[in-house]
Amino acid sequence: MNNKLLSALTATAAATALLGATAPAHAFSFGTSGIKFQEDTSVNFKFKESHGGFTSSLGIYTVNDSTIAKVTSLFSETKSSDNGDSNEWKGSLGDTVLGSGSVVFKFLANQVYTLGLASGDNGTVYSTSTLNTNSNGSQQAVFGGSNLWNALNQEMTSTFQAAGQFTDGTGSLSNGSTLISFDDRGNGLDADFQDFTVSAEAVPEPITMTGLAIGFGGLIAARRRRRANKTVS
Ligand SMILES: [Ca+2]
Ligand SMILES: [Ca+2]
Repeated sequence: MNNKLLSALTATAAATALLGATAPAHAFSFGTSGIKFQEDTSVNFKFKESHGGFTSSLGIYTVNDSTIAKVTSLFSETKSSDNGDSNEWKGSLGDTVLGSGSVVFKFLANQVYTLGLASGDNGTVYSTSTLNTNSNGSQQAVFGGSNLWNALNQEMTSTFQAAGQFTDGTGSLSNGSTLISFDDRGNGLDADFQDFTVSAEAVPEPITMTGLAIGFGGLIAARRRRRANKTVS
């Protein structure tokens, strides 16, 4: 590889890295009004903790008009809690929820999704409020950052009064981890919003490497064209 080509490649790599770092964020919604991305987007979900009295399962569902269809389960409890009602029915990874506790799901562009927490006979509550038709579209999930976790823990045993302030994870999803926590409508509709808690973080797409490969291919082609031209002249 000659120096000229090397420096051109280095410049391309730098420009591509810069492009990757400064690429504009694509519009998306990720909260109680629905989940939809403009581009295919992979999100890493991690089970954090549960505090509901049911044996619940969190899944991802597609929403087409009013039809809700389950796509996949993310995390399923094998029992209602680690140890009965101790620690507010606490369910932990490795005890109530088995496996790695980490699942990556790829949301397809422009498809509308919702998360749903299924709790046996108690029914399913959705993160998209309008889909909770059995309860007049009530909010059953909260979306927020680390301040949400602190706020939830402060009111562990009672109604979470601040739920209405945590409806949108859009701001934090691209920059870090979003916390999502559900109320399962059990225990006399206590609305504690700590019955099932996960975190969600966007997984960076390998856009920079793809860009680099295209840039590299383009340079090689340009070099060949230049050589071919030289031969002709
Ligand atoms: Ca609870
Ligand atoms: Ca509850």
